[in-house]
This record gives sequence, structure tokens and C-alpha cells, in this order.
Amino acid sequence: MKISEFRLHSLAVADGPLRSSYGRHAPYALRTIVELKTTDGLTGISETYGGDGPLAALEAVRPLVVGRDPFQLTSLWMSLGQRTEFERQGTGDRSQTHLVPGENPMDVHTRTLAAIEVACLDIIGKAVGKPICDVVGGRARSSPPFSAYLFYKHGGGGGLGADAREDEYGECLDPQSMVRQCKQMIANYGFKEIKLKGGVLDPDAEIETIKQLRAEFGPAYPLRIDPNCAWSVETSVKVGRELREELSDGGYLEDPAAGLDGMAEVRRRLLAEGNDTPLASNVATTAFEHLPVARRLDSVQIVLSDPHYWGGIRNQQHLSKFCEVLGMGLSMHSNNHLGVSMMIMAHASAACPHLTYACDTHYPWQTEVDEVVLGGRVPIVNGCVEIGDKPGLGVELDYDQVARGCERYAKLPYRKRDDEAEMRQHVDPNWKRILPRW
Ligand code: GKR
Ligand code: MG
Repeated sequence: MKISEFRLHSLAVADGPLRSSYGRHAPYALRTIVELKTTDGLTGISETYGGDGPLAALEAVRPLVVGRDPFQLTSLWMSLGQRTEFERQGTGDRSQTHLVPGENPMDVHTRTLAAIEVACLDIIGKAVGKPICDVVGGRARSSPPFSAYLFYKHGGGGGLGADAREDEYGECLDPQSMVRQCKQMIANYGFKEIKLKGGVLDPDAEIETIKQLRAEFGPAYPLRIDPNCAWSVETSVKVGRELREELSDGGYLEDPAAGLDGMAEVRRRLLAEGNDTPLASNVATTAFEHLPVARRLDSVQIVLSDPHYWGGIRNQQHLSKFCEVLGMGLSMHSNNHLGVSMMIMAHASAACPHLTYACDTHYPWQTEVDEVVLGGRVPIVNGCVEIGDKPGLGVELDYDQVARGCERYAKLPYRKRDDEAEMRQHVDPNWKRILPRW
């Protein structure tokens, strides 16, 4: 069997004005759907970051993909997974401290490889009649858990003009409205763990938000807060101190300060106070080479992986082993995504023996209107995604919906995520991302 066609679909997906330390989300998030067809008539799909950068990286490997046997993933890795000169020289900062995910030139190879690997695994699953997680060794769990991912946000549900989406969760820029958002999201999806995207309001208001969430939901719902390194070491220690109780019982403090050294200092100072709240990261740890350093410095106790930029589902399994051996926890990071990525994340989580927390997902922030999965959105029930026994990823494309997403994309004036520009346009004409802000 050989890959005979390689199709790429650039989509725009409506997204609300969510806030983070990067700025404000644009009315449409960008995604790419990858489709591989084989000489045997099988189609494998996957989903990844969108816009010009990720698309060009995928286009660049087209000659290496067409004609390949989709079962030969090792040689795929060997030809696509080679590091660029830029990476080999180690001149770049591979962390995501200064770049939104999907725009980091240091992970272009693992990002591109991941998209192709997943589409090949989808083909393999279809060829042998098994779900991906069973193809890569079998499942550790059949219904991986996800968490309620809360965002401060302005009013608006995403999209523009006649294409605007309903604003399901409303404006949410204070602790009370965040409790309301969380209740609504838990009522809709049954999540059992809660993550707050911070780095938006003054840290005291974010501390108060976490306290109100704890008062409302109690210790049965572990809590985490992630300001995407918007805080100084001093502020991080203060937040860690004031939220010591709330972030215990299965919670964590995620990327409070920038860099492995900054995180190590936060950890050292909290431990000196007898506070062992674990620190998690998807910003400072984005590649295998970061792990021994993070372990030695004790900067990060929980790695937040992401099959989309760690190199795919099999690399996620390797990461699970690494974390287990190094005594680190493992969970999963997310960005705005559709149902194909939902299933990628679910299979990746199912196939990892060592996965210690419910994974992130932005899925509640997208709607049925934009979904490209045939039959509609992937259900999240009791906070979990059921893998089932359909072959491959277990989902197919709705080509009419893909075409609608491509039409939206064609009309957009932008080709990359730029949350700072959105802030300047809608909130403050002089806004810049400053690290640390507080
Ligand atoms: O969607 O604004 C966002 C998030 O801040 C996202 O881009 C981050 O990558 O969710 C992410 C995180 O946990 O850092
Ligand atoms: Mg994070």
C-alpha cells in the first residue's frame, strides 16, 4: 500500500474573544485538516495548527509523503523528523515563552511529523480494523478524562457579522462570572477537574477567582491556574502561598513564571515554606531534551504534552514512559481545535499508561456550526471522550463542512494567530505582551 494523494484543507473556525497573557483570541481560529489517500482506497485524516506557517511546513514535506508506505512510520520519522540546522545549532529558544503554540519555528518538524503520523495511523487502523490506540499497543483507558478549561473573556461567541456565533458563556471578567461559566461548562460536559487560564486580571482577582471556584465546587474538583508565565517569581510565590490549599488535592500551578530557571526558583521558595504544590508546564518543557534539565532543576513536576507538537501519538507514549521514569506527572495541553483533534488527543491519552491528570481541551469553545466531523461534534460525557471500537481515529470528515471552513478561511485577512493585534484593536491600542506583567 502506498500513499497516493496528500490533501491539505485550511480552515477558519469561529472562536470567542478569550483572553490569556498572549492577548485576545481573534474571531476565527485557524486549523489545517490533513488527508492522505492510499492506492488501496483508504483515507487517513488528521488535524493540526492552521495558517501560512504550518501549511508551508506541510507542503514542504509533500514529496516525502506521497509514494510512502503508511505502515513505515519509523522511516517517516527518519526522513521527516530530522532536525533543521536551526534546531541542531541550538540557537533558538525552543520553549513557547514568547510564541503562541503553532508558531514556534523550533517545533516545526515534530509538529509536521505529528500531523502526517496521525493520518498514517488512521490508515493503519482502517486497514486492520482497529482503533489507533489499539494499533499502537492497546489502551490504558477507554474514556480519557478532560478538564473544564475556563477563560476570562469579553462578550461575544466568535465569528463575524452574519456568521457570528451565539455567546453561550457571556462576558466573563471577574470571579463571579467565572463561577457561572464553570457551572455552565460542568453542567454541559460533566468535567471533574477545573483549569483556569490566568495571566489576564490582576493576580489578586485571579486568586479570588480560584477561591470562589473552590468555595463553589469543593475539594472534589481539583483546580489549576495557568497564567502562561505572566508573573514574576515573587508574584508566583505569593500566588502559590495564597492558593496553597486550593491547589492541593490533585491541583497544580502551571507555568507561573518564565523559563526553567524561573520555575525552579518558584519551586525552591515554595518548598522552603513547606508548600509542595506541583508546577506544571507546557511553555518551558516542549521537547524531550528539556526533561532531564527540568528534572535536575526541579522546575517542573508535571509535563503538559501535546501530540500536535511533541511528534504525534507514539511520541506521546514515549513521553509517558520518560515521565514515569523521571518521576514526573503527565497531562495534556490544548489549543482551539475541532473534533478530529479531539479524537487525536483522546487516542493519545488512551494509549499512555502513565497519565496523571485530566487533559486540557478547548473543545467547549467551538460549536457544531464549525465541526468537520461527519455526524457532528464528538460527545464529552462525564468529562470523558469514549474511544469506542471504530477503526483508526473513529471519525470521518463531513466534506460540506470542510468546504464551509475553507470558505471562511479564504475570506479572512489574517493567516496567523496574533492575539496582541486583537488586544490593540479591541481593548488597548498600545497593548503589548510584557513578561512578567505582574
Ligand atoms: O488558548 O489562549 C489560549 C491558551 O493560552 C493557549 O494558547 C495555550 O497554549 O492553552 C494553552 C496553555 O495551556 O498554555
Ligand atoms: Mg499552559
